[in-house]
Amino acid sequence: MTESKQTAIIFEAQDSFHIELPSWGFANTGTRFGKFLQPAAATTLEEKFSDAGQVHRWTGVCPTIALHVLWDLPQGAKSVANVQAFAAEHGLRAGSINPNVFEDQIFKYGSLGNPDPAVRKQALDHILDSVEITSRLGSRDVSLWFADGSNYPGTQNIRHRRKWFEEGLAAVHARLSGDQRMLVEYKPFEPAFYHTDIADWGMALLLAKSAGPRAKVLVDTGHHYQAQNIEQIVAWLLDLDMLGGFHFNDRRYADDDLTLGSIDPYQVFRIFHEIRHFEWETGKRPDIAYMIDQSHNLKGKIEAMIQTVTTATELYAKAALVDHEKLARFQTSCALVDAENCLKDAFATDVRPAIREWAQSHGRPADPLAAFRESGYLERITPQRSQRNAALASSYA
Ligand code: RM4
Ligand code: MN
Ligand code: MN
Repeated sequence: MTESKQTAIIFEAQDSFHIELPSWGFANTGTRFGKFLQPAAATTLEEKFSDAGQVHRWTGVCPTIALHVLWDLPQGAKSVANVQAFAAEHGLRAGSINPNVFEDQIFKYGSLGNPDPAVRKQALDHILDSVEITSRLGSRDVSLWFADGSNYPGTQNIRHRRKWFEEGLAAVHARLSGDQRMLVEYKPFEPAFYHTDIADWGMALLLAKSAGPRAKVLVDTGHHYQAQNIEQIVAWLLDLDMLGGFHFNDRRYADDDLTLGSIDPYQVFRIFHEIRHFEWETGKRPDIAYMIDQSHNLKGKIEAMIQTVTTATELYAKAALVDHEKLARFQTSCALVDAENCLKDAFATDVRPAIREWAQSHGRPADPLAAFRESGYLERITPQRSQRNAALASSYA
């Protein structure tokens, strides 16, 4: 491939790639043993928007921010005006809306899967309120993750809980309007350690299918067992028109929420490759919400987000460079080494010079991290926030 053709492909890939930032990635979050508080962490919703606005300002590919209803819209629909004002001020739009049915004490034994019908109703009401918030904000996706499950064998009726989930999710679906979608996320374990009600992509797929056509599956890359072939799941969901979006992060052991690509960049590349190859083969452009679900406890939060976004764009550009025609031929003729090398060649290409050129052609800095550091933003916000953060002492027990 000539260098100018490569550059053209990378430019096209960058133009079509957006990734959503999580509001919770800018606040102090911790492990189950406690939090290490960062003096510059966001302590208010406005600060989350301001920090996310920085990431978008320097990278140009993060126009939306995912919101958690309980953490970001504590007064429900009444908080919508606030969100809109902050979004406008910081050059962002509200992205996916995440109901929270896992923190309240009443959800101790589950939400939509709780054996108590009154609790199920309360969970459903909260999700329906979240749909309303989604409408008022003009957002599209309601993103659903459930902590539901049990810790000990025999303590819950797994089949009943499945049915209740089916009923609850269908009721949510019935409330969607316009181009809204609901995304069903799965996770094998944690916080429940014996059984989780939506434990894998098959369960999420069946529940989404039975809820209705606007329901799709959300793949959180950290929510798989070791060695699971995530790109195969992605390929199947694409083929079935059931891939709604991603929560990107990397992991070494479980749901570690580490920086995307920090442990296994080739896996992220393979996921992007399945998507690009599907697009090339079918001529379709599936509607996939790329979102980040990370909270950095040790790295500086804004810097880590810029690093994540940079990594995502690089891996996406590499996947765009795969020679699909050649690959298809090699697959058909079972030319294994040649087929595999199509992927490896693309993965090994240094896409950074072309991405820098692309950024500059849009009036943005070639190096977003350096530009952020030079802006002095962190030095400006830290003194204002550090006292508030220090006051948020936290302990495990
Ligand atoms: C879960 C899951 C959800 C996220 C919560 C906070 O593990 O990844 O997407 O909203 O954590
Ligand atoms: Mn997630
Ligand atoms: Mn998670």
